[in-house]
Amino acid sequence: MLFGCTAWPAEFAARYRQAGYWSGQTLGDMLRERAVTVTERIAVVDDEHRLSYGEFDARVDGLVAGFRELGVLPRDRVVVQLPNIAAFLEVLFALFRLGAVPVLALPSHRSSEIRYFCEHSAASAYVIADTDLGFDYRTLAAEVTAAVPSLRHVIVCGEPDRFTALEELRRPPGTAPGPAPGDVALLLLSGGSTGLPKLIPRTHDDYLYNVRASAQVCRLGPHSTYLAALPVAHNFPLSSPGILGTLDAGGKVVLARRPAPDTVLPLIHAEQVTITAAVPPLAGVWLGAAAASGHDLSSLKILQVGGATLSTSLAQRIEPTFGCTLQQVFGMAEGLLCYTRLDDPDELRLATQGRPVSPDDEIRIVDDADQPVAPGTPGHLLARGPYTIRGYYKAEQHNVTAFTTDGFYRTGDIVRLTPEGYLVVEGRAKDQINRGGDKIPAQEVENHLLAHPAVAEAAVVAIPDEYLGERSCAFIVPRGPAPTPAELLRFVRQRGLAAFKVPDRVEIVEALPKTGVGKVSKNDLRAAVRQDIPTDT
Ligand code: J2J
Repeated sequence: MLFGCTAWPAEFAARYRQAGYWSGQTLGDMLRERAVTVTERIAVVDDEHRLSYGEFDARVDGLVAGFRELGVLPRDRVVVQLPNIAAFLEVLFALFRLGAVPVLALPSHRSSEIRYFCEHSAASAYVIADTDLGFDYRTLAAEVTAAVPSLRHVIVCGEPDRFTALEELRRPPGTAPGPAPGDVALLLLSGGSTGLPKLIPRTHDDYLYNVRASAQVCRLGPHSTYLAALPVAHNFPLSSPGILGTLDAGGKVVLARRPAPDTVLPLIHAEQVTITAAVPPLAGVWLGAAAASGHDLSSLKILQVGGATLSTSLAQRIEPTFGCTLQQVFGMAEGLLCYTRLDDPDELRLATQGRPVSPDDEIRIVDDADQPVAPGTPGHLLARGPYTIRGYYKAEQHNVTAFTTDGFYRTGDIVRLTPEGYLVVEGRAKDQINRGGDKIPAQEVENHLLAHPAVAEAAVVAIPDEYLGERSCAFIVPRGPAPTPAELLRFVRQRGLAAFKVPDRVEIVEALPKTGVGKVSKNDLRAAVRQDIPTDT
């Protein structure tokens, strides 16, 4: 395994192989198999391309040759930050086949995050779009290359300026010896709760298994058309069963450049989309627009909703409006995936977050002392299984607390189990804000705020929000004359933070409430802010 990763203990690995979960195929070989079996079928559609499996496969092999010539080696880490375009998938599969390891950054990440991903993974290359939504990624790349010595190549999809154009890497199809199925295929980003986001190593074996098990639950086949509206670098649209599940099934993947209803609804109709995924606020926006849009959405069979709590009222409106099945998905990039099943009764589909996808997913719900809670009582969710990681990448110290000694991942979620064995997410113990599915590690933002000379103390907490579920509020104790909230927000933005992490609200206070042991009491802060906010619930 890649240096800095934790392998499954041998007896678990043997069991997962024997059960057939780990098939011994790599993600690159999976695509090759499809390119042979369904060569002429359409695999990937974006604004500018309609690629058959045969064409897509050949373009991937062309990039394998190009990356090799450039000097990208097996096991090299490559930070990939691209929007929902076919090139993302070509680069991803080329790196899979080469045995290089993509680190999947979101388009919203900025210099603070990208620099850290590059440094921490000692990346040798960084792949970007030229511009998107008015932001010039080449400026970001210039800043990051100046700071990270390991970064030798910047590859640009579009106008390269002083960097290398992706188009220049296209060669006649080449081959590479390829990685082993137990090798790390990619590094995903964790939602995180501590100072710096963690990287999540997923192997070909484990990732392909979670993709295939998910595809089975969603009954994907060659008839399936998956619309990727969420950012493709996220685990949900990529693999639950998402893009990879659809490609493995020989179906068609449609990439929506934007998640807005004026892009998505016409695409559902035009491409006869059968399944798509949204976070709850996005599902709400689509719902609001669908009725009046006049688009025929009757091809849509499954709308998956996950990433954050779906309110019962929104859940109830989805099926009548879209005429499709709602599937709740409770997942995490670290592994464990729970789905409601398509034929589950209403009360499970509308009011639970599903059950684990694998028969060998092990779940424990425990109290603060790691003791099992009484059945039906909320507790901390711990998970272990054939596709749940045993450790974050190069995070030896953090892993000691993030996992139990017997290898269960501490999800940080508070859940309860229904008598049917379904999970209901009741809350969160991790110090994170879930802003409509975008995860904000409180401590990361606090550290940025604390870097301001006029900030003595900072605490970031979630505040309820009707649209996003949660927004973030920063409480600041000034050092000397108080800075204005606008000045603090400008300061944080200038430090290069993704926009969704910039606090939605800033409160300047004289002191922060403390617990008996002198820690900041975030519960008291949340209560204070709640009293102050008009709610209609
Ligand atoms: C409440 N909270 C949820 C849900 C995730 C599929 C779907 C989602 C993710 C994802 C994913 C939730 N209700 N239905 O990777 O493959 C919160 C929990 C969880 C955290 C994980 C996938 N679904 N959550 O959201 O790694 O707190 O993955 O631990 O971004 O999101 O976040 P992330």
